[in-house]
Amino acid sequence: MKKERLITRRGAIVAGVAAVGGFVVARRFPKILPPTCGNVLRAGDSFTYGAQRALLGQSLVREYAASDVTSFPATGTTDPGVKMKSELGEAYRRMQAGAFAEWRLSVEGSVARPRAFSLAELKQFSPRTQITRHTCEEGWTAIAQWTGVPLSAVLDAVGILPTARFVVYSAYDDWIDSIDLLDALHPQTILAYGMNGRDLPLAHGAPVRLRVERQMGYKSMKYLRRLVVTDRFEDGGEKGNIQTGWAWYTGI
Ligand SMILES: Nc1nc2c(c(=O)[nH]1)N[C@H]1C(S)=C(S)[C@@H](COP(=O)(O)O)O[C@H]1N2
Ligand SMILES: [Mo]
Repeated sequence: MKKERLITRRGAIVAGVAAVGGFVVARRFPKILPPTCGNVLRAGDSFTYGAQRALLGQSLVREYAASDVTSFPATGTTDPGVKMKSELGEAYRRMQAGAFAEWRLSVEGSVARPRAFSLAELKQFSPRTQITRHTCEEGWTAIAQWTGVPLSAVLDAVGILPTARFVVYSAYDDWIDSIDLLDALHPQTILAYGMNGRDLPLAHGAPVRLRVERQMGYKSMKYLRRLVVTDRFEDGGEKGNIQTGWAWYTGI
């Protein structure tokens, strides 16, 4: 079906929102201030978060044509099995050796039906493919095509509770981060298992990475391991952005 192409921004928003239940969404999106706004170190977040949500609402980022795809550097962790001298690294190495058949994405927290999804199970959802521009805080951008399952569909499948507000996600290299439900339910926020028409390469986050298209590249976590739906803002403690000195909200 080519229908998706014809829908307006507003239509996409309504469709995305309807998938989860409008009554819940109305209660969840009243925020203009980011949850980090009480923290003086994070005062900059308040401006971009407030401005973007007020001006852009749930708008889609630009999607490009296949001819716009560029080369794409791999940064940060490029193999948790090599980088991590820990149980996580060991677990990742084992899964990689088995072509990720044993990999599971645990989805838990404020959900009615916590569940661990295999890669094959994620591939059973209707896929979304999008060609978008990635912006790294180090100053480079690159365009790639990503294929995956909308995070909203997975959250719908586990049944997020009416109290849910954030999704905290962590990876096999021990990264942790979070987004609010506005970004989590955004139609272009996907759990990507494909890049440029092939399986997601190891260096780019195999088997599954997040794409959070309306924020800077570091929110698009590679090597996903676990999603926890929370009722309150959670930054991941010591490993979270506030402690590590990164902005929690970095809209582009
Ligand atoms: N787990 C994990 N996710 C990560 C990173 C990382 O080091 N570990 N680096 C982040 C940063 S800063 C960027 S710019 C992108 C890089 O993705 P790429 O390696 O596919 O270019 O992934 C982001 N997600
Ligand atoms: Mo980055």
